[in-house]
Amino acid sequence: RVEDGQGAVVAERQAQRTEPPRMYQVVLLNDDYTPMEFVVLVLQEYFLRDLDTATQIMLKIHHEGRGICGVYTKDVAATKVELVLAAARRAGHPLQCILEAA
Ligand code: NFA
Repeated sequence: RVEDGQGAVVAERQAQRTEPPRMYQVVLLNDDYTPMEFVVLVLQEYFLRDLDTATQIMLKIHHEGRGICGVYTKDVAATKVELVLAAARRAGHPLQCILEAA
């Protein structure tokens, strides 16, 4: 903080500014066994994608081996990874989901 010359205390813009949080991408990995329909449902349910976008992301993962589902703060990203892995295991699918610094 610093005086402005009339006695008022003003914030020092840079020093006082809150840094934006580090962001993390949630990535789904391709495998040979998880049904395409399950991946589309996961993208709709946990990453709030509409059917068309979910289908596009699923196909990208299928063809390229991996794909970004969304970018979030660390806690949100980690929770999504856990929820997706739990849903996949519950359904008996080997789908893998990881978190990466964006
Ligand atoms: N490759 C899977 C299949 O052919 C579909 C899939 C897509 C799995 C994206 C995982 C991620 N059934």
